[in-house]
Amino acid sequence: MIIERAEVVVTSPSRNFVTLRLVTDDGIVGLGDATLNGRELAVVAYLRDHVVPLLRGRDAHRIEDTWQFLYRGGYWRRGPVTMAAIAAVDMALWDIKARAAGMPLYQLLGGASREGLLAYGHASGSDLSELFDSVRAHLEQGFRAIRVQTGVPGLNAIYGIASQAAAAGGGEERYDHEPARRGALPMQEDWDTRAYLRHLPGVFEAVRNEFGPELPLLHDGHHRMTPLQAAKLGKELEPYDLFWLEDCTPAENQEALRLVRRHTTTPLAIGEVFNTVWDFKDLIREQLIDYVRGAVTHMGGITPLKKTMEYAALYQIRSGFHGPTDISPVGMAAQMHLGLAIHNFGIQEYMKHSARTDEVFRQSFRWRDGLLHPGDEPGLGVELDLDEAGRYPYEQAYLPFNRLADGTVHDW
Ligand code: GCO
Ligand code: MG
Repeated sequence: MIIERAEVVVTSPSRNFVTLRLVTDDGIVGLGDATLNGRELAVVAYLRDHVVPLLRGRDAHRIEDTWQFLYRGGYWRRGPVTMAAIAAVDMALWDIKARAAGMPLYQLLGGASREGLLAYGHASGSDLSELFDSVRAHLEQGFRAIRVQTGVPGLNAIYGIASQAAAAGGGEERYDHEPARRGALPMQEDWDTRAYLRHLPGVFEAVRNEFGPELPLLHDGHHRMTPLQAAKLGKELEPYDLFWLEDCTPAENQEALRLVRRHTTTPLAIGEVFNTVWDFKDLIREQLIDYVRGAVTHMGGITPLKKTMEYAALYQIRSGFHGPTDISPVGMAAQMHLGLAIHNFGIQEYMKHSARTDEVFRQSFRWRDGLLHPGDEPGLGVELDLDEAGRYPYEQAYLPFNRLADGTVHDW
């Protein structure tokens, strides 16, 4: 089975998505997600100018060989642009192989290890009452695990706090401007770590008092703390029994996690910005994290993320794949198949895509009783409607950024 055509499709139904579409000589179409939020066109150029010419004429069945050829053959390894491009090829080839086999992809990855994937939703509010409404709205939508983000008194705009309507789960625009705003320059947010550290434990105490001890609660620190600050927060959150504290420090410095780990038993999740197993290697081997936050789209595809999870399994570390709306329905499907198959699945982040996105990408996943399932269509189970996609051209959009009170740029 030979790859005959390869094309890169850019569409922006409510935010930008980059999709690689491979067609084989016997007419099988495979899709891969290459979306890199805020830097989408760099991956488009990488694919169109450097990868597509290498794919035509290759045997579509040789997934591992093609991965190694693109990774090693490119010489310049790793990095989000390279790895998102390779990821798209890998996903599209797995899609093709599973379609050719007439099976949903998870069957080829070893078959289902569970009935469905526990998924967490994003609750947020500028104050406690908004936050409680948002948690309730998510529980009504069936979520059995909730990420809690909240405003901090004195700070105006903070990552992860949706508008009231969006947080309650209403409206077409929900989440789709999070965190990017289309057509605009980067939005400036403000930050004060000490104010945040003073405020957050009280928020979790209030949420536990309101919703009880059972509900799994998560929180995203979004790389903003020093190791010492993160250790202090982890310790202070221990009474509220978090499912995880995510990205507590900028984890490209893996050593930082040693200090955090020494001081707290709050579980740690890291890695949505990681690209290869090398970024996780020391964190896994030294058992400095509990959850791998990689996304199929940014980790170079299904093939390397599966290997990473097999390595993590040696240390009882589980998956918590990154699933915001900037992972396209194709990327989400790929990680649902992987999550269903691996033994050490932990939880899946799940932010619903907009109705317009769902018209461009027709999906067959199920969402029932708080569990996701990728469905039983052959392949990934996603069809890209090219006519619909063509109606929504690319729009420039940036992620926000943070400044401290004195004007210093800070991690957001
Ligand atoms: C999360 C993330 C996202 C990222 C976004 C960047 O935990 O879901 O932190 O919200 O900021 O995906 O593109
Ligand atoms: Mg995050």
